[in-house]
Amino acid sequence: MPSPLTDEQIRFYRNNGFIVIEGFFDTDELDEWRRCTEEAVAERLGAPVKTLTNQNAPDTFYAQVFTQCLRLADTHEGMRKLIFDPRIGKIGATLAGIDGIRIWHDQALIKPPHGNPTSWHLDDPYWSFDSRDAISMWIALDDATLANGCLWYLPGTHKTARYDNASIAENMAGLFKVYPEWKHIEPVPGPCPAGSIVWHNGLVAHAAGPNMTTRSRRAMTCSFMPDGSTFNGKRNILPEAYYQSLAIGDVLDDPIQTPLVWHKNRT
Ligand SMILES: O=C(O)CCC(=O)C(=O)O
Ligand SMILES: [Fe+2]
Repeated sequence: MPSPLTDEQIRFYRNNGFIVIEGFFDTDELDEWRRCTEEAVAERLGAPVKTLTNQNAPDTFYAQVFTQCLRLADTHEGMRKLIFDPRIGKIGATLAGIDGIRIWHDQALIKPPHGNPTSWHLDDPYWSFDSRDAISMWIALDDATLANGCLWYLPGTHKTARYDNASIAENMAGLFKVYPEWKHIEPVPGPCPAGSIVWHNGLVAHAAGPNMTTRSRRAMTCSFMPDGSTFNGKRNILPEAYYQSLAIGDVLDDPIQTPLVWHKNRT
């Protein structure tokens, strides 16, 4: 776990909407993230990651984009400790410039060998709150390279994004039907060694290439919601009963659904 962020890193994140921090975790920490991800995914899916083909509809395009497992901290104690680490929450909050930060959801994203690319998309429009300050972390559990599907960004798009989106399950260029003005922004890749964290704003356009290798590209991610965010009417990952109990505009502060991991007034 590294020392505090530099002003230059914060400035880069706010201007571009993403930042790659290499070597964020040391070898032991990376081993623990790998162990917990492998275990939690295997428990959830009933099969080890290596043997996973794909889940519900293996022949669809999206099933071959990645194996996606949400909210593993709910079911795996080791993962819960990792995801709830207030030091990570503090870094996310500092980059985003917010006073407090809550977990929206974690997810493992494992792009299989020869996996499809991840289409250009924004994250926040999927979620149950609208915020220009939501932030996600993407932990490289394997070296993420141009060959195996590292992330790509359209720098600065978080500043002009609306809450309109294109489906991640569809064409690579679908997002440009919604935002034709972004078509000529040169994409920037974020390759990084295993143990790095890539942080991105929930409204920045991002994608990943195909996996042109014979090995999985494993990532463990978590999306965070600024403390004080309010319900926008979308269900997304909210359990039915909680969803039904909410009115648009309610503050999302349930300690189980959206736990606070760090706040500047609490240590
Ligand atoms: O891992 C990928 O291919 C995409 C990741 C992504 O879209 C995200 O972390 O928000
Ligand atoms: Fe995303």
